Amino acid sequence: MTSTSHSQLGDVLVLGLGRTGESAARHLASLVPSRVSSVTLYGGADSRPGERSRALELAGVSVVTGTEAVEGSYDLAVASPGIPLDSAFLRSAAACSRELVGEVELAFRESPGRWVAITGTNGKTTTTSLTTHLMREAGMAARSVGNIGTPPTEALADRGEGEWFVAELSSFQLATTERLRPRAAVLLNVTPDHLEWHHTMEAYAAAKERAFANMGAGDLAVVSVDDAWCRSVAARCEGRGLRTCELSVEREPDSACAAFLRRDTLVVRLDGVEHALLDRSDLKIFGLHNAQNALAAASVALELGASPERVRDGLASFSPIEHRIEPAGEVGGVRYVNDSKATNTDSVEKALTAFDAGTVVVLLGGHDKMTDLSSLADAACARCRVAVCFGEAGPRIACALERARDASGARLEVLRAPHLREAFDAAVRAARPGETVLLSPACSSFDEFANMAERGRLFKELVRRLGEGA
Ligand code: UMA
Repeated sequence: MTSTSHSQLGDVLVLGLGRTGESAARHLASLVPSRVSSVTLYGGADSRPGERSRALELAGVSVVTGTEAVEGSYDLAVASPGIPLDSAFLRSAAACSRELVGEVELAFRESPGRWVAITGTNGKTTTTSLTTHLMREAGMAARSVGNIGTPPTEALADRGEGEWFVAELSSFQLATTERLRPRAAVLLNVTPDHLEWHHTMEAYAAAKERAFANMGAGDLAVVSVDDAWCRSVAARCEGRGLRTCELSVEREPDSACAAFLRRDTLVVRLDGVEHALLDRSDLKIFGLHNAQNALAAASVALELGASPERVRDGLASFSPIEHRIEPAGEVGGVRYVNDSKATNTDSVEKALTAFDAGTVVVLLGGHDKMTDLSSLADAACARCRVAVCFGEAGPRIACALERARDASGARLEVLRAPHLREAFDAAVRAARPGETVLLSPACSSFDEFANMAERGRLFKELVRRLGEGA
């Protein structure tokens, strides 16, 4: 592990019994007794003793389940990202701790060199994977960590000298950072999401902006200038004198650092030096939003020393990641595409632009995050022939689509189904040869599945069975 910080951490409290809590507690337990005196983990109100808690106890962690009322006195509390800042659980923990930080902040303090931070409402996972891919293609050691699946504290144990952490950071993770200072950070977009956690767009956007808070001379901020929230972040970064790479797929910024499309060529300009990389039709990831993701990843890789040739090769060889506009097969002339990762409306709107208008049968629904549906409804009317609405949010989405359709005179057919399986069957019946059945649900999956990956796998399994029966 590359650790430059060897401070005493004392009695440490960990909150959450998911993947993050487990990793943080294991890392801290490995530091007993030299730097940590004790590790106590509270799993929260719904947590129960099980395999995970027993394994942690064997590692020396005291585990408390079934309550959010934290007792004791701690030097440091380390929070899991899913627990809202203003929850009774976090407030109770803060009241008995000298300091409260998130798990990403802990990992950064433990090993602060060579971090890249990637955030935004959508495109984070693709951009993180692609950045790691480009860096590796260029011969650098790099690993994707964070919201993408591996908590950074888990990756600390075998972090090699010189290895980069390319961290996908959610707003939840960023909200509890303090000293985090990435060498390069990306903000892709800010559109409404997670308002049940942050409550306001201002708080959500402010959390994302924390990625840049401690950056300074020699660092690079890559910030979209295609939406208003991001534009004001870019302006504040520039105002502070931070090297700011203006990212756009709508126009050619004239700043010294910029990443943009010139006609269809991806161009990155760093400190006035331009690199024309490749045509966007040479990418295997489709849609304008993916050109933006590719520009962001290329900017970071070039900034950190990758040659333009290697970046060009890496961009051309990168394939779509699972559950993100992922081709799932073709049956009877109908294409099936798994975009289970689209858990908010903006993500669906972007996905729809990757297909010809009027040829899409879209599956929408899942856990209702109560976000505004008007823009999604307009996009579905403009680009889809059929929408099948399912799950807890299905009825609300169907009503929004029907209202938009009736107001605009569009010809969208709106169908209703209780769950994903029935929605899939309805889509199969509705789809015509040459069309695409697209699972791009605009909702999280928790009303029916453990997570979006399980939902995506079921969709692919249904396609496979359909193919076998055909
Ligand atoms: N808990 C509570 N109360 C709460 C929420 C959580 O007590 O209100 C406790 C429970 O013990 C629960 C545990 O916290 O078991 C779960 O912790 P968590 O929700 O932070 O989830 P982890 O398993 O630690 O996974 C987290 C991320 N989850 C969330 O941010 C919700 C994972 O992102 C991430 O991959 C993982 O850390 C590793 O860094 C998932 C996600 O859905 C993919 N992210 C959101 C998104 O992408 O939209 C932000």
